Amino acid sequence: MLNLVLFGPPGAGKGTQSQKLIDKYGLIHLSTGDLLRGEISQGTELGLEAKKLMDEGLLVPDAVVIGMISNKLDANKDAKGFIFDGFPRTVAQAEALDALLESKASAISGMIALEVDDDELERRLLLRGKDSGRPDDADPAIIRKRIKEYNDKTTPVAGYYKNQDKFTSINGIGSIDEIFSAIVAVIEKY
Ligand code: B4P
Repeated sequence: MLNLVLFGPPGAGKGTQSQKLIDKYGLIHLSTGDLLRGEISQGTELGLEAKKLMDEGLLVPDAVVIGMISNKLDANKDAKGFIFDGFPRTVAQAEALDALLESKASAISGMIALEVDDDELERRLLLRGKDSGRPDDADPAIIRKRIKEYNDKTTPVAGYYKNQDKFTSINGIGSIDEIFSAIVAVIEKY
């Protein structure tokens, strides 16, 4: 089973590369950002709570996203594997994911981190904000807050996978196809 964590700051290309990886490997895509936006568009109570935090560029509580991932793992018991996109974003989420997979006799194969500098992230997200309708992509101050949340709370997750010898970093600047080839080269070694 191939279970991949795609890691990187907001705008690094996780969602973009996930789509290409699904096509190539037939994995189930679990993006906590997409799952949360789904709750928002359905107007659920969870979605209403999450929206306040997401619009401010803040992380949603661990218990909420861990619960969503747990439900999706249970609903896809026959999957060939999963791409975790935007999850785990805290060490507590990483520990919970390991426990969930272990209870299914599975494990993370590896984490691939996309490295992109802050100026390029801001440029990409503002560009996407022009037509995505995402409030968190429209305002440079919110984008900078998201990057700060990433630096404060999410970067320690890389250390968690480094300690397990499951971490690889690649350059996230270049054409989408060039970056995809670099990711595939890492996956082929798993
Ligand atoms: P996400 O939906 O995960 O948002 P993201 O990090 O901005 O997306 P991504 O990084 O996938 O975008 P991509 O690079 O593909 O999270 C949104 C919010 O949800 C968070 O702020 C938080 O509030 C909440 N949340 C989600 N998960 C959570 C969790 N686990 N715990 C707590 N809270 C959570 O795309 C960016 C743009 O770059 C696109 O327009 C794309 O076309 C462009 N692009 C991609 N690759 C490029 C390249 N090589 N060159 C040029 N442009 C490129």
